[in-house]
Amino acid sequence: MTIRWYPGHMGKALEKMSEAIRKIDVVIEVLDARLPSSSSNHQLQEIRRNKPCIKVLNKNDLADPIVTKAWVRNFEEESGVHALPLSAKQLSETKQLIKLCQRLAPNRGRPGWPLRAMVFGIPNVGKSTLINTLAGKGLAKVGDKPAITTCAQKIDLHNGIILSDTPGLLWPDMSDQEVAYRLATSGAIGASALDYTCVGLFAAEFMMRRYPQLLEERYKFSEMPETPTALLETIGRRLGCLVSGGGIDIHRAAEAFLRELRAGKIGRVSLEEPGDVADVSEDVILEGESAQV
Ligand SMILES: Nc1nc2c(ncn2[C@@H]2O[C@H](COP(=O)(O)OP(=O)(O)OP(=O)(O)O)[C@@H](O)[C@H]2O)c(=O)[nH]1
Ligand SMILES: [Mg+2]
Repeated sequence: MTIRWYPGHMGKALEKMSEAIRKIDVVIEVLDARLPSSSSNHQLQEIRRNKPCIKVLNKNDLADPIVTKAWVRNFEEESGVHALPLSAKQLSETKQLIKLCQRLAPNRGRPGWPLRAMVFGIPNVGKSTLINTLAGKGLAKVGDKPAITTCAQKIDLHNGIILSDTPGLLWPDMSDQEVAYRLATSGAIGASALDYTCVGLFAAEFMMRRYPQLLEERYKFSEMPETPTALLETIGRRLGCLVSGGGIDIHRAAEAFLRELRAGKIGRVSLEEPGDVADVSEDVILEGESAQV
């Protein structure tokens, strides 16, 4: 199944952000540390102009630490870019972001001369959570599904810094379905735009190839199932995703598996490494398509 998700508010928000960025001193792009390349929106890169940019690799607590180190090295090679892995819920980690903003805009952050930073990124990467942690209160709405924030909002941290929270934005074409499936696996795509069986099979194939030991530890297999479908069936049986008569409800099994993976219950997992290309064969996506008919 082809994944495409571009709700109406996203195009309008991009235009407004493109205008608002003129009066911004530092841009904070929030990426998902589990998929730092796929979670980077090229349209946001275009509107940022030459503003100093910090790339926050958020949800670091869920990502594979070795892979995250490789990503940070990779980003730091880009000129004018600073990469910072963190967990938005951890105040001590988010404080480093403030220091970095102050370093990048040393003439700002004084009374009457605030440092203005825009926080942008794709949906569900933790932009509003990060702002709330820094503000010390829940001023921005957060939620465990994409497109929670639909309007920009300015939040004064009362330390000389004003942050703009913005709606998570994707791009209209989604021609790279490999990227779309990684985004869907992470939880950045609205549930209405995806088929859980297809995405679950994609994620199952990936996990069997990259993190078989984590699957074995979590689900206590005596033997690794041979195919992604067999893996979802085994997990479905373990988690009680059954239809009447005792068969496996593959759709519910896929949904439950994705829920566990996204919450970090299977372990710390990165969905891509620097230099990854065409990692999962189209066959897996097609297999999912036929599984639903
Ligand atoms: N494990 C973990 N979860 C996080 C972290 N940051 C945010 N979350 C969770 O991710 C989900 C999305 O967080 P939000 O702050 O609403 O994300 P957002 O980027 O503002 O999303 P939109 O407004 O939809 O664009 C929530 O369930 C948060 O609790 C983190 O560092 N680690
Ligand atoms: Mg938000």
